[in-house]
Amino acid sequence: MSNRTFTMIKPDAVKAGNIGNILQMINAAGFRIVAMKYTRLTMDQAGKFYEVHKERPFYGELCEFMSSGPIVAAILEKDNAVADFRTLIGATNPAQAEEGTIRKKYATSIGENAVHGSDSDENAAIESSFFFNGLEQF
Ligand code: FUP
Repeated sequence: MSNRTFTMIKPDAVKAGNIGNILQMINAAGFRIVAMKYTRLTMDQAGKFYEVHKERPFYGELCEFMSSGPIVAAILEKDNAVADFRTLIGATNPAQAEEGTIRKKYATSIGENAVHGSDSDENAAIESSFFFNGLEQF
């Protein structure tokens, strides 16, 4: 069971003014913030972050979108963090997301889906170190 996951509040949710609402839901679900930063990815950085999707048809659009504006990147801690955070955010496609999930409330499409959540302990560690060094984690 993992106790850390990585998240981003994506450019659509930042633009819509939903940083506060989403952080509120994350706190209410019992996650502790280990690290956090407000930043913007370049196209190259987005490409590297999403390299696993390089061959997928939506890769170009995904990288354009993820570099289109600022994001909030964070490391979160809680028992069973990866799985519990995936439950909190809901399905990738907001049309299929459960009521009460972050994506149901704030995502507008499968591409612009408000938040990222790591899908494994291994990826949580890789994604966390993409944004944060050891001195930035508390
Ligand atoms: P998730 O783990 O729920 O973020 O979903 P994936 O890892 O499958 O996809 C990563 C991102 O690629 C999604 F957040 C949005 C984008 N994507 C699309 O734009 N179209 C798709 O059909 C699938 C994913």
